[in-house]
Amino acid sequence: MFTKTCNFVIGATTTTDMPTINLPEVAFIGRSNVGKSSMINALTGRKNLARVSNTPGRTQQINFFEIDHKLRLVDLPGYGYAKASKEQIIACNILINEYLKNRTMLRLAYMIIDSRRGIKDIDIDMMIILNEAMVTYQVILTKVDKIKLSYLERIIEETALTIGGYSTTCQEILATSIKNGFGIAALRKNILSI
Ligand SMILES: Nc1nc2c(ncn2[C@@H]2O[C@H](COP(=O)(O)OP(=O)(O)OP(=O)(O)O)[C@@H](O)[C@H]2O)c(=O)[nH]1
Ligand SMILES: [Mg+2]
Repeated sequence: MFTKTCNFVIGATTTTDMPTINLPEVAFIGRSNVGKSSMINALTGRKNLARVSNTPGRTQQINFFEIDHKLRLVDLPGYGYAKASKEQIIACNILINEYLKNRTMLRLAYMIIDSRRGIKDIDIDMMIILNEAMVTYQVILTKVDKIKLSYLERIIEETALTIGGYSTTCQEILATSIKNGFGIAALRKNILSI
């Protein structure tokens, strides 16, 4: 499925811009620069489908991508970008909240965490928002090519403990790298199982 047609649908800055709710959606949510847009490119095997940047705060709108006319991958703006203005932060939070509350076809949100940094307070705030919006979510630790296996084991354990305090459902924590492809096939399988 991921090798079939894949197109960018729209970059939405308001709920009215968002596509009609007629396909299941899987959303990627997380702090700025954790690798959400890169993940969409890796999953679809495209280099520049979603815009990736070394500069945090690159994705400021909600970008919708459609795969094989069957599924949408949704790239949410990154939160917690230190240099963003107060107005930008408020606008971004409103947009994410509106998305999470209104998309009845949202099947799962992947909460992306940079494996080098682990879960931060702002991620916990987002988990609470996800819980309130009754959105099921699963954590992905990215950039595992940057850390040692022993550290990965530790961070998975710590992350599971933290999530346990906030999540009612217990989902497996995934680990990925777009640099060496680790975990990408497993993630595709995970998406298709939804
Ligand atoms: N080493 C390594 N770098 C990665 C990985 N995934 C993403 N990156 C790098 O992380 C940086 C940020 O990636 P993006 O995909 O733009 O991150 P984002 O979460 O979409 O960021 P915002 O749009 O600002 O929220 C880029 O320089 C990517 O090349 C990975 O698995 N390993
Ligand atoms: Mg992005």
